[in-house]
Amino acid sequence: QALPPRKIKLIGVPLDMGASRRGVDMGPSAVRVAGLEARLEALGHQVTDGGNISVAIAETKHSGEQNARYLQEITETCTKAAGMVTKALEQGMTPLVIGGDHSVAAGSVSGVAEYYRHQNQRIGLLWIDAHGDMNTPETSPSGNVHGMPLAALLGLGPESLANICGWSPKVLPENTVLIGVRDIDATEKENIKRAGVTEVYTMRDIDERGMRTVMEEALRAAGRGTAGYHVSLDMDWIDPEDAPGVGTPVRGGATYREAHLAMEIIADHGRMVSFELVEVNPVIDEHNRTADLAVELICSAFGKKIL
Ligand code: 6HN
Ligand code: MN
Ligand code: MN
Ligand code: MN
Repeated sequence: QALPPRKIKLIGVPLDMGASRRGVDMGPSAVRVAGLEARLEALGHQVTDGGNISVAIAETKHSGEQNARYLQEITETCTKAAGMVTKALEQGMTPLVIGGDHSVAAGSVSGVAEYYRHQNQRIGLLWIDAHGDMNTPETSPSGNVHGMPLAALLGLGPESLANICGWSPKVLPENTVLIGVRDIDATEKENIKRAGVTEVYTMRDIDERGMRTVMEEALRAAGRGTAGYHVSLDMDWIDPEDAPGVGTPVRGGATYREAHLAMEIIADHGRMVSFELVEVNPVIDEHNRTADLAVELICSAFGKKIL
C-alpha cells in the first residue's frame, strides 16, 4: 500500500524541559502504546525502534538562566538526538523522531542537515505548528526553549542550540516553511522578518486557499534546490477538539481531515527525508486519543492511502 517501503529508525526523545507544562516527556511512550511500529509495518515499512535517548530529569537540575531555562541540558539532549539521526541516515534509514517538547527539533534537524552537508547538499524544513518557535532568549516572553528551536536552526540563537554539529545555520530561510501558525508573539514576528522567512502559511491562508494549494506551494519552496525536506509536526497544529493532549493548545487549528490531507500530499511527493512529531502530552490527553491521531498522521505521511 505504501510505496516504496522504507527502513524507518524510531528515536524517542522524552524531553520536557523546554516547556513549562509538564508531561510531554511521556509522549514517546504514548505514541508507542498507540501502535506506531505495528501500524507502520502493516504498510510494508521495516521499523527499528532505537529506544529513547536518555534525558536529564528536570528536578535533578538547576534551570539556569531564566530567559532560556535548562538550555544546557536541552543542548546536551539535542546533540545526542542529532548524532542518532545522522547515523540512521548513514545506515540508509529514515529517521522518525518522537518527542518530547519541540526543542528536540534543534537536534534532529541538525542531524539531518549534517548528513546532507557531507554530500554537499542542503535540506528544506516544513514547520507545521500553531506557533512560530522563532523566539530567542532576548525576545521570549516565557523563557521556554521549545519556543526557540526554529530561531536556532536559522542561526538567530540561542547560540549553543544553533551550533549543534559545530556549524550554523542548518536551513536557509527560502527553504523554511511555516504551516498553520496562529499564535505568534509580537517580538517573534520581528525575528521571522529578520531571519528572512517569507514562506509563512497562517491558518487564515489555509481557510481561504485550502490545504491542497497551501501544501503544494509549501513543498515547492522546501524542495527548491534541496535534497528533500524534514517534516517537523507539532501536534498543537491540530485543533484542540481533535488533539486535546498537547502542551500549548490554541483554538482554530487544522481539522482532522485537513491534517490527514497535508500528510497524504507529503507522501505523494516522496521527498520527505525525515519526520518528527512532538508535543504529545498524555497527562492532559483523553484516553490517548492525541497519541492515536499522531500515529494515524505518521501513517498518512508514510504513504497510507484510504483506497
Ligand atoms: N511550542 N511563543 C510561546 C513561547 O513561549 O515562546 C509559545 C511557544 C510554544 C512552543 O508549542 O512548540
Ligand atoms: Mn521491527
Ligand atoms: Mn512547536
Ligand atoms: Mn506549538
